[in-house]
Amino acid sequence: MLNKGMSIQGHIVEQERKHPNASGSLTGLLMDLTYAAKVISREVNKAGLVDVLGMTGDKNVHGEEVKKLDEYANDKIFNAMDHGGHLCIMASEEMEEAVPIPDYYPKGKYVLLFDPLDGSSNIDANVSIGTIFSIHRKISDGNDGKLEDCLQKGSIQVAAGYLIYGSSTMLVYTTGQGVNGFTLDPSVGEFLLSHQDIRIPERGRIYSANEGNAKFWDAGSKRYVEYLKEKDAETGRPYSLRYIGSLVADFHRNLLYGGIFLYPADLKDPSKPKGKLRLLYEASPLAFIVEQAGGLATTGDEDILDIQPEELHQKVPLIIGSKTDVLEYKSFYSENKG
Ligand code: P6P
Repeated sequence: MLNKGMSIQGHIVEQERKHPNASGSLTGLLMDLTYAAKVISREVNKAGLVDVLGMTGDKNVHGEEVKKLDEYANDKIFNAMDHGGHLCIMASEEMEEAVPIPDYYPKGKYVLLFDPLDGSSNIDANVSIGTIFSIHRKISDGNDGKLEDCLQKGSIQVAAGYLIYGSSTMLVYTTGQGVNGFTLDPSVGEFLLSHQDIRIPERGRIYSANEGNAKFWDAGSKRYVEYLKEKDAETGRPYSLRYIGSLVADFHRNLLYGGIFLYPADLKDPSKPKGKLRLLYEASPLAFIVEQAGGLATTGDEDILDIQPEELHQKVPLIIGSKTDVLEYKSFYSENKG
């Protein structure tokens, strides 16, 4: 039985109880992750004070090396997760290659893929940023984690979630039993249940896109966004444009209020042949969450969760949000496909 204010530990154990043959390893993994999240939250929330605290150059007041926040977040997650015995391999946006758990640590049956601090370029403007994570089961033979354990379809994720470091720090996650949100109470250092069984509205009134790229989009995406600007009482158009430029912040708002986020492929920029966002540790975990909350996530051509990954840092177009909105997008996309 879930109740408001329940700690995330209690919630995770409740989720584990629903799987009689659960070993408790996923529980341990998620608890280790929440510890890392608390440490990152503390650092992100004081980042704005860096200059005030006199942390200049490469050394802070404690004589420690001051790293870029995303490198810091990556190290915190990696060091919190590498020795717990729950994982066989980890992969991060900050690391070129996947890193198997070394032989001097016990190895487990799970795989962790994460973006340690997405949107970190916004930190100086005090814009909300986030950590995104995806958890898979090991599928390769032997004890050692391998790249193939990382390259799995989003539809078979064991768990996915994100932290949003904003006016408060929240953790939103799913293990396939719906989506729940927990808000960090700094006075006790615990994530407490604040958003139970999150459902994304069937249709929103918000669209999120960097329209500065619109001339490089496919015809369907262009026509869809123009359609959203037309007046129509029945569908609530024109929609409002809300775009922070921080994926977790834009996604989180649309998850709670309803709406659609679009980052289509950029057809003129060879560096963004398939959009800008990464499949394994951005699009896929958010797609698992949004589908668990009643929404949809697509590239236009295929559901995000159905994509068979081919490489670790693979990019995909991402259109994600309220079910009716994403279905309308798909109709524009397919009708205008060259
Ligand atoms: P653009 C931040 O750099 C990020 O990776 C996501 O958090 C965000 O949604 C996107 O890029 C913004 O990209 O091209 O609009 O600046």
